Amino acid sequence: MAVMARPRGMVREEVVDRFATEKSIAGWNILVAFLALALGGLMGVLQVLQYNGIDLYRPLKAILPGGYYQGLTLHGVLNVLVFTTFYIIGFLTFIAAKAFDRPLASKGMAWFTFYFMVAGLLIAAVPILLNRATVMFTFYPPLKANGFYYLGLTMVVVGTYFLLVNLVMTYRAWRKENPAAKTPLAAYMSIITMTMWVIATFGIATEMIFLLIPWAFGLVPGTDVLLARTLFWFTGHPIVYFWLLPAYISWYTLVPKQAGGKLFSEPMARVSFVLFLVLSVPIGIHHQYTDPGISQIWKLVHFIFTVGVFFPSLLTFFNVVASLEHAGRSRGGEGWLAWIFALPWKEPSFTTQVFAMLLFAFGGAGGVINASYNLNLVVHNTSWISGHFHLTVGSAVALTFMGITYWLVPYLTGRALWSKGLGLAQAWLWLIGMILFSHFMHMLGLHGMPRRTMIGAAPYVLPEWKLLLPFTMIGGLLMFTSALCFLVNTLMTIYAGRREEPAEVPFAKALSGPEDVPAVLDRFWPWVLGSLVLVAINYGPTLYFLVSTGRFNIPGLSPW
Ligand code: HAS
Ligand code: CU
Repeated sequence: MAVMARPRGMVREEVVDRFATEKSIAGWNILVAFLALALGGLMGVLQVLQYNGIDLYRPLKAILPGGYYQGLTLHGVLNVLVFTTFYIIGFLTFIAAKAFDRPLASKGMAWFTFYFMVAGLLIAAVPILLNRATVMFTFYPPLKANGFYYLGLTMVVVGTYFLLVNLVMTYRAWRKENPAAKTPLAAYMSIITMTMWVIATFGIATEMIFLLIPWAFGLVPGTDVLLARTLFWFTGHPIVYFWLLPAYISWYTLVPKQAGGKLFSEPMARVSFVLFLVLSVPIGIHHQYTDPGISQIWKLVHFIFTVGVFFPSLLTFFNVVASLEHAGRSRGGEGWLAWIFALPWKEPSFTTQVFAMLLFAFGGAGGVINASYNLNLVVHNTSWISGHFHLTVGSAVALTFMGITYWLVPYLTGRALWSKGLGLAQAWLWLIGMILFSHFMHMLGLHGMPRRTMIGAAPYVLPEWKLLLPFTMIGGLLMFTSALCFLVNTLMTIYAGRREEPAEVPFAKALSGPEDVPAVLDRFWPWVLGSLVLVAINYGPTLYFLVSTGRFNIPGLSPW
């Protein structure tokens, strides 16, 4: 009987939907992500208005007693920590399962990942909203938050570990049935991304558990500022590739198909990803060029390796543009550049993601300027850096995630996108808004305008800042309008979209595909080992020095 019952149950599940869990998890994560983005984005508007002398923090005093700095904390935490992390966990859960063509090994663990992260988010949200954690998303001591802020954020991070465990279990089960096949590209990339991320989080986990949490709960009297900052950037740099790589997964494995063509080279795509695994973590000190107490030698070494991690993005540049060119020509496009016009510019999912790529080309170029030791001295702590990361995380990543949503939400709900026109308007508004915003933030930075400063209230505003600031406001408002269009379109799709059979997930084939992939580019351990060795070399001496000379006696400050 039991034997009979089992296949019947399986058949029923097959008919219902093998991927029902993954789809719900993706849906819920995306919902949390965009709620965060909505509130976080609103805080961005308050900032840019304040810069231009329109101070809405005063009338909002009852809700935001910490004013600009509480708003900035919400902006950073919600946009770059909450939005990204939840979206990524949802997207990778779904896309890896689809790529393996099997549900994740443990449904229970998949749900546990989500619940644990949400619990962490709620725990961290309370002190932020009560103005007890106005320390911004980098939470550098001596700024001190309520202990539950650190505890909650740690839980969000720890929650993500379970996705890696689940992916590895799924991979093993898949491998048993497919001993000779190459791991499907999107699944391989998802595991590489999560592995890199888990190694990357050693820094922040150590900072939280040994320094900040005991300090915030009063178990130890003080902390060491430089060690805390170094541990933060140990994670704080590679976190940017944790945000970026899921966007790259879309650009490599989905966008070529959406464009009407094929991925140019799968082996090259894999080289890019394994290089990210090896090179992302050992380079955080390029955020600390101006910190005293870290040897120039290690600053130089981290600079050299940062230039190294530029390379897998250049490979991506080449591979993605070659794929687009192939698509353009397959659609009848011709000429040196005229093929560009043959691409499906009327499809919001495609257009949004290509705009993300375009903006990223400029953000990437700015990145190498930040990384150069002596140029960094000019731009560090100025609004140039805000310009840089709005092109990277705010465009390459956020805009790509919106682009993915344009096909994923219809796929999950079985309803057509509510309005293609609104989707396209959204993409163009973001492109134009971001060009204005980021260009003028970069320029203001070159004119010495500091970042994270309440410029609207500063007594030292230079005439040239006054000239440039209004453009950041126009850009910011255009981006906000774009985000509103996106939210309306997504909600209307869910509630009022025309019912339709979901299309297939648009996985692209490759011109040079799995058959050309050498065995080593389908392995994990050599690259994990490479990463760990480089981390030990690039961080070992500095961390040893900082721990052994640390003076854990700095008391906390909560100025706002
Ligand atoms: Fe960065 C600071 C260096 C990439 C995010 N970065 C930040 C901060 C954030 C951030 C949030 O070295 C501020 C943190 C804070 O609060 O203090 N960054 C780099 C370098 C890269 C880089 C070298 N950053 C990113 C990415 C981010 C991100 C990605 C988020 C997702 N960054 C720095 C440095 C600092 C820094 C210093 C510290 C500055 C300071 O002083 O504080 C590189 O990885 C970039 C490589 C990218 C490229 C572009 C490739 C282009 C592609 C698209 C091609 C397709 C096209 C489409 C153009 C080389 C792949 C064509 C279309 C057709 C139709 C044909
Ligand atoms: Cu960095």
